[in-house]
Amino acid sequence: MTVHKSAPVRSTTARSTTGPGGEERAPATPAWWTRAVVYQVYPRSFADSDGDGIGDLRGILSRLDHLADLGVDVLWLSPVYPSPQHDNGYDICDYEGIDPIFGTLDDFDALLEAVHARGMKLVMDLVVNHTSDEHPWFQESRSSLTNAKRDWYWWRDPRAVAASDLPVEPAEGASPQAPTAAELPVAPVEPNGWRSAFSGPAWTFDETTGQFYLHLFAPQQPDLNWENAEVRAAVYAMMNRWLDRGVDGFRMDVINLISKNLEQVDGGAQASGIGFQMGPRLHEFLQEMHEAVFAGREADLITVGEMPGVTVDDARLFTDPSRRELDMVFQFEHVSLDQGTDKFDPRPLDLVALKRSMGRWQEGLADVGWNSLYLGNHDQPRHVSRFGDDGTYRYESATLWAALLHLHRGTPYVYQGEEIGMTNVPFARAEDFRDIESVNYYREAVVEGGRPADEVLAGLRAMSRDNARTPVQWDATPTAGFTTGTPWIPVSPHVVEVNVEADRASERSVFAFYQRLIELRHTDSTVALGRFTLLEPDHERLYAFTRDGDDDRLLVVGNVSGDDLEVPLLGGWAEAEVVVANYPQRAAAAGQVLAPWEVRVLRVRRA
Ligand code: TEU
Repeated sequence: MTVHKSAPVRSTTARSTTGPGGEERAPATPAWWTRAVVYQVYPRSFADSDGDGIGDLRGILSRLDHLADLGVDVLWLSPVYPSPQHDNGYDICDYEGIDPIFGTLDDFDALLEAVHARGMKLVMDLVVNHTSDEHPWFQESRSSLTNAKRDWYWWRDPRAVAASDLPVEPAEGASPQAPTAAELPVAPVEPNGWRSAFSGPAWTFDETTGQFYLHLFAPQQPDLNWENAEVRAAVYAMMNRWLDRGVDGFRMDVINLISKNLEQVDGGAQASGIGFQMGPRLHEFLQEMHEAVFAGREADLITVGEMPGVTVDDARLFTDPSRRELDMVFQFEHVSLDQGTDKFDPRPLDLVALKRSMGRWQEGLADVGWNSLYLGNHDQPRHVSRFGDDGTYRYESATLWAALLHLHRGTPYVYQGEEIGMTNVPFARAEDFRDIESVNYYREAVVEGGRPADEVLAGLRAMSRDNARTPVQWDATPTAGFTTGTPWIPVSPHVVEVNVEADRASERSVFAFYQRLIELRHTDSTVALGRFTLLEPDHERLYAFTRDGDDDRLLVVGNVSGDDLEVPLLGGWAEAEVVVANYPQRAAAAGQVLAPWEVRVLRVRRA
C-alpha cells in the first residue's frame, strides 16, 4: 500500500471527526489523499481485450501493473455504465450496470478486486446533472404531463409570444382554446436563452406533451431536476450501492450545475453561468449528499467535484472539511487562459497569467480546503502540445510541466498517456473527429455559419477533446497494442516514437520521471504539505516557486521556453541537493543558466 496514513500533523486539511456526544474534535492527521496521486482511465481508449476496437474492463485489468509500477494510489474510471454513447458514456441510461461494450458487472468486480489487491483505490465517475434521454426515468417523464416522474426533469411551456410577433391576427370567432404546438403560427420559443455546451439551444421541444425539456449538454442528455427530493434520494441510494460494492469514491461530473434558478436569467447570462452554475441550493445539496452517502465512511473515500466556473472563494467553501461537502474540486481557470473568443480559438500561453492563477489557488486553499492539480484530462488537448514543445523538446517539456504541476500543493491527477508524453493528433479533415462537441462545432461554424473550414479545423486540431481520446500507445505496432481489431478512433501516427515500450526502455523516460514525482508525493512531507510561495510572478519565461517544510525548503525553477534562460535565483543554491531534474548532468553542475525546458527541484535543509 503506497498510501501513507500517518503523515505529520501540519495541515488543517484533515477530516474533523465527531465524538460520541457529537462534539467536534480537533482534526487528527491529514487525510490520506493529501499524499495520493490519481490516474484517470478513459475506458474506451485504454486497452481492448476482445478485439472489437473499443477499450474495456478486462483490458484495464490486463494493464493494471502499468499503474501499479507508476505508483499511483487511485484509479478514476470515466463512465462505464450502460449508455447510448452519444457523449462516450457521459449520457447514462442505467446507473446500476456496465455497458456491454465494456464488459459485465462480474468484470467490474474482478477489476475492483485487482485494484484493491495492488493497494490502490477505485473511483467512479458520477454523472447526475443529467441522464441519457434513454434512461427509463426520462422515458417515463416525457410520456405525459401527469406522469409521476414528470417533475424529475426540467419541463417548461414555450415562452409566450407577444401577439404583435404573430404573423396573422387570430380569425374572428376562432376557438378560445390554446392551440396545439402544431397549430401555433410560429415555432415554439425556448423558455429562456440558455445555450447547450454542445451548440444550439439548451431546450428541446417535445411534441408528445407540447413542452420543452432542459439539457445543458446534448439533447440526448436531459438535466435532472434536483429540486425534486425523490430525484436526490434515488441518486444517493445509487451512490450507496456502489460504495457498498466496494468503490472508494466519486468524481462528480459538472456537479456545480445541479442547482438551478430558471427565473433569474435570459440569454445574456450564458457566459457567466448565472442561473445554472453555482445555483442557490448547491451547498445544501452537497451537504445532504454527504450526510446520506459519505457520513461514517468518509475517511477512506475521495470525492472530487468537477466545477466549471468555480472561484477560489467558492472552492474554499466546498472543500472546507468542517462543512462536510467535498474533498476537492476541479477548477477550470488555468485551462481557460489560452482561449480567445471560444475554446476553439486558441491563443499562445500567457505564462504570467497562468502562474498568477495557480498561485492564487495555492494561496486561497492554503489554510482551509484542498487543491486538485491537473493539466490534462479527457476534455483537454494533450498538455505537452498545448503548453510545451511536442517536437524537438517533447521529453523536456513533458517532464518540465509534470514537475511544475506535481510540486504544487494538492492532489495531482495523471491522465492516461500523459505519463509517456503522448501528444496531440494531426487531425486533418472534419471526418477525423468523433467527439460530439467537435462535430457539432464544425457543423455550426462551417456548414451553417459559413466560416472558412481551414480556420475552424485549425482550432479543432489544437483544442478538440479527441486529442486526448485516441488509443493509449502501448507499443509501436499500427494498432498500438491497444486492440487486435480496428480501433474506434484511429491510433495517432506518433505511435512510432511515442509508446510505453519505447519510453520505458529509454534513458530519457517520461514514465520514470513521473514515477519519481509520485514517489516524492508519498515520501516527502514538504512536497505533500509544504507552504507554497510563488517567485518572480511577472517573469514571462521563468516558473519558480518555493515549498517550505519544517526542516527544509524546496526551490522549483523551470524554463518555460525553447531558449536558454539565465536564472539569478539559482545563485544562492549552489550547495543545494538536486531532488528532481530533467537535465541531471547540468543540474548537478549548478549553473545559473537553464537549458530549453529545463526544470530543477532543489532542496536546502535548515540548520
Ligand atoms: O465536462 C464538463 C465541462 O465543463 C467541459 O469541460 C465540457 O467537456 C466541454 O468541453 C465544454 O466545452 C463534463 C465531462 O467531463 C465531459 O466529458 C462531458 O461531455 C460533460 O461533462 C457532460 O457530461
